[in-house]
Amino acid sequence: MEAAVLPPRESQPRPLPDETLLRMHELMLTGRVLEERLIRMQKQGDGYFWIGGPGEEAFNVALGMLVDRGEGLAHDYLHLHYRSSATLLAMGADPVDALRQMKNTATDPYSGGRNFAGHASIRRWNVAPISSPIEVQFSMAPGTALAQKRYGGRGITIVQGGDAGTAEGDFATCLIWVSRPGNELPCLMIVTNNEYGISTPAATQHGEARISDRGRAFGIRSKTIDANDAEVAYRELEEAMRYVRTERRPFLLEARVSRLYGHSSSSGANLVKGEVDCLVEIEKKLEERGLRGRAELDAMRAQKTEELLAAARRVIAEPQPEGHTVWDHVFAERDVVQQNPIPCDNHGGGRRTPWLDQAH
Ligand SMILES: Cc1ncc(C[n+]2csc(CCOP(=O)(O)OP(=O)(O)O)c2C)c(N)n1
Ligand SMILES: [Mg+2]
Repeated sequence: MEAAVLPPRESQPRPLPDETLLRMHELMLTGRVLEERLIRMQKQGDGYFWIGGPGEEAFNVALGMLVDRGEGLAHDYLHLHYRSSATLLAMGADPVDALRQMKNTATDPYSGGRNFAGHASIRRWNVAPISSPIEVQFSMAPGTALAQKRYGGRGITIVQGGDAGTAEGDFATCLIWVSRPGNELPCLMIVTNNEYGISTPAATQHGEARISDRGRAFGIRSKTIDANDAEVAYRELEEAMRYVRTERRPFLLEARVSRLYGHSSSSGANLVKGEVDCLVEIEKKLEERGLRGRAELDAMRAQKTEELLAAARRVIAEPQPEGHTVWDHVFAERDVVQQNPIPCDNHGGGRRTPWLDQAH
């Protein structure tokens, strides 16, 4: 079966203001250099696993710039996935924190050194914990969207996952729950389609011409876009978010992106040739419009690379979590296997268990 074809572009997107395009470029560049540093850290033994979003920066940066950031129902909720680093950067995250999670340091603000790289969790910005089991975020998103519908206001729920994940029941759950007649929810469903699920080509898995077509059966407005073009990504997201925010109804957006370093460190994390590179594309625009020249672009990249190398060196020396903190941040306060309460030394300093002491 042939790969889904992008709809013809009726017209070029309205150009973005110069300052927006320049800001996008800087964030995309930071996102790319960050991912390259994370890949190097993992290859050099300063991390166990890498997964991330090089190739999705045009779309993910646009998303982060357009989010209404904050805590609580009045603001947007984000149920993201493990390729979302550039969205977080555009929302204002410190790239050093991603390095900390890669090194699993105690200073990692997302998981205290417990989770994979690329698995953020930021309560004060409504960023729900990113999950390793794919697509579960699509079952959770209707929950925050329903709460926002009841609350009123302009906050929306944004949920994002890959093309292969749409085969999971969670995706169908989301389609159904956000589109119940009379109970439509303010939910922007995003499928970032890079045409692969690890090593399985999307073209062998989809009977539908476009994943976004699945929205039609549910009366959900939907669109497929070329998200390698920063201006298309920004303009289309702006429009989809405006619709969800004001109409309080769902939208399904399929964003066609590239996967520039393969699936993850498990597939080698080497540069893949022949994919469109959104960073190259935006730099072409900047040069054509006389906004940044080649020398300046190269200098920016060299400087950011140097900054993140220095940051990685500092992070590597930061402390690892101590053993006695193993029960901090656990969901249950009970040992569900032996049915005993987990004794607490104190509330801030970690909990201790008899069998853990014995193991030591
Ligand atoms: C429930 C579940 N099944 C399988 C996996 C293994 N797995 C990890 S990533 C992945 C592919 C996901 O592909 P896609 O949804 O297209 O997202 P992409 O990684 O391409 O962005 C799979 C099958 C998993 N993590 N969780
Ligand atoms: Mg994919």
